[in-house]
Amino acid sequence: MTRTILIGAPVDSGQRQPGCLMGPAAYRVAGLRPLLEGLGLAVADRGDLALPQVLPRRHCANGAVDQLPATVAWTGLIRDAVRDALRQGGIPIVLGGDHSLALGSVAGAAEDAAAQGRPLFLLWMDAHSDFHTPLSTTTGNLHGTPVAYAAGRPGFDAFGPFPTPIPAERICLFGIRSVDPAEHRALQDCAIGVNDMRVLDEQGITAPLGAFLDRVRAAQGKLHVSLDVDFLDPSIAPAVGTTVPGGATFREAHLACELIHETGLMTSLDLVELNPFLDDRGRTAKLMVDLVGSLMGRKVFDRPTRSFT
Ligand code: 6HN
Ligand code: MN
Ligand code: MN
Ligand code: MN
Repeated sequence: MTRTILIGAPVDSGQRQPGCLMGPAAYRVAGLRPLLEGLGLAVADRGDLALPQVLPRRHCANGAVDQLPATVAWTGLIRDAVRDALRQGGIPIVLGGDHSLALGSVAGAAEDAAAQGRPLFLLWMDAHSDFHTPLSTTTGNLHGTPVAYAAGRPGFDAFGPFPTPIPAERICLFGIRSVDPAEHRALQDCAIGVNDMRVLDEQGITAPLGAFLDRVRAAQGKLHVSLDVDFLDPSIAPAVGTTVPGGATFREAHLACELIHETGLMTSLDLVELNPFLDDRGRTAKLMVDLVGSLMGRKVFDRPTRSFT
């Protein structure tokens, strides 16, 4: 029986709009647990992680960086929680919390994958590339940095080394439409797969996503999916501090989640950037829970496990 492990991560140190700390509660109110149980999955809810009273002293050469000590502390807590959940054979679902939580969740998934001798792949469903380092960010908001940490870029001394940096070819950005100049330069110098909205407009969801998932399967890899609310178009998902027009539609998002499920490849998941204070009668929280339904196997009609080649 597939076992999901819910990890509440009320992180809001990675950006400056208050409200993301209400995310885990909103997912629970929106019915995440009964949805999963209704799909026949076992669910263990570990409750919410909490920061210690005393934070580590940390300094960054870039004076713009905001709340580094809190983000470093969250990173360690979340990394351990995700690694332990994977070690116990579950699928961790991290309930965020802003996207800086992925500094920890992807590190935990990487630690687990290395221990099992399997390659880790990263699917980043987001309006943004989140490829800044603490040295390149101009906003100072560390939620814009986790892909760079996972890829092993320099500048993360305060966090300690990423366990096993993920080679660029194993990282897929999906749905992006807002990239800062420093991120753009760095992305052009590496082999990270950039499926921006232009690519999805031209090719649809299935071909680019399928090509990536085929590579995960061929390598017998593990797959961490990081789903940022702003992957979705703001017209259907208003509860996020960093809306960008032109995002995935309701059906595009569900299709992506259904395809991921049919491959059976996803081994860990983040739900990030939900800000319930900005929501409209819970509709964004409900949509995110609905998408988890598609990721975990809800379907209108049963199809066999999917391979794209
Ligand atoms: N996110 N690139 C912008 C910044 O502040 O660095 C936006 C980051 C958004 C972060 O998507 O989680
Ligand atoms: Mn805050
Ligand atoms: Mn993000
Ligand atoms: Mn984003």
